[in-house]
Amino acid sequence: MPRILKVAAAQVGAVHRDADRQETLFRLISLLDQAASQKVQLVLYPECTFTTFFPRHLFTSQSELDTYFEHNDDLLSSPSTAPLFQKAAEYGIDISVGFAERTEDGTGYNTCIYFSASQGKIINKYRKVHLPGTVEPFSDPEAVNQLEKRYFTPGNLGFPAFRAPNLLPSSSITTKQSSGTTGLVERKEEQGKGDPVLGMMICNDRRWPEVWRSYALQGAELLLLGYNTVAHNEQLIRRNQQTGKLVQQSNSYMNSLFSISAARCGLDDNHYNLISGSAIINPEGHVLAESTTKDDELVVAEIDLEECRQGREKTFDFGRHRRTEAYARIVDQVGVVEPELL
Ligand code: CDT
Repeated sequence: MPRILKVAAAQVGAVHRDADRQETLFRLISLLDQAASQKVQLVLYPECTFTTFFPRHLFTSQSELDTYFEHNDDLLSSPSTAPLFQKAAEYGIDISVGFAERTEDGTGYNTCIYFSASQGKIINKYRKVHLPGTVEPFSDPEAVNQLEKRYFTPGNLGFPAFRAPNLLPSSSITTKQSSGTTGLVERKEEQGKGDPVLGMMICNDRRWPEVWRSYALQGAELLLLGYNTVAHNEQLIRRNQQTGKLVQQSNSYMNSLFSISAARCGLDDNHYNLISGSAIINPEGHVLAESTTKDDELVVAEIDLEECRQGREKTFDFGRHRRTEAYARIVDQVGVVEPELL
């Protein structure tokens, strides 16, 4: 039985440091309007969707820095974010949105959430684990900083896969009474028959195969990744875009799952370049759709989650082929330890 979903990446072009929050919000909603007109069911927005990519800057003013953060509980009520969720609920479109999160105790996380339109609420949250960059700014005042390690704490939620309800017409399955040794087999028969299993990651996380595999081991069928990737000139933009795509294609293939990436891109403040290259990739690692501009653009594809099963039942049937007894180094060791010199 096909399990077909229409999904989209909402790529967002330049957002300047002094951008008016309502204007940015209006652009995000316009992308949702386009999605609704194309009957899209799930839209992914980029990392730190609502503002410019502020970790590039060293802020001397705490009050200015605070304007880039949201409190999780306010997302669905604050005038600068809530209208996007209200529109999504009205259209019946699920959305995944990245934002800078400030918790009650003042901790900052680079976060994204999944809003289920049918539930009218946020049903999952992910906090970026792999924070790139530095705590201190570069001494060269012309250098572009990446101060994520200064403004954010590494995510503490792990990689929680989750099911998104009511996206597929008849995704409920009757759970069999599993018992004894037949339990595993019956469970396997049920795999790929329920509501879609999703996972989220943010930008630099995509370069770490551990992230993809952690989700794949939970049966994830579709991974969502929003990003802001800096590049300093046209040549680097092309190279970084190609690398980003290779990373997404190879990891989708090695984990037999679909992935969507959504870029914040363009020339922020007419000076800072961010790559585009938003893409939707299938479980064989092939590109189904990709952006063609460096601006606001909706990238749409219809995907059949059933296509994840081919890899999962053959080459990447983890249950039959993974050899965890050989992988201890991956979790026991952090840095590189080379063999002794001859
Ligand atoms: N935002 C973010 O995570 N950017 C990183 C920069 C890493 S430097 C190679 C990225 O992966 O694009």
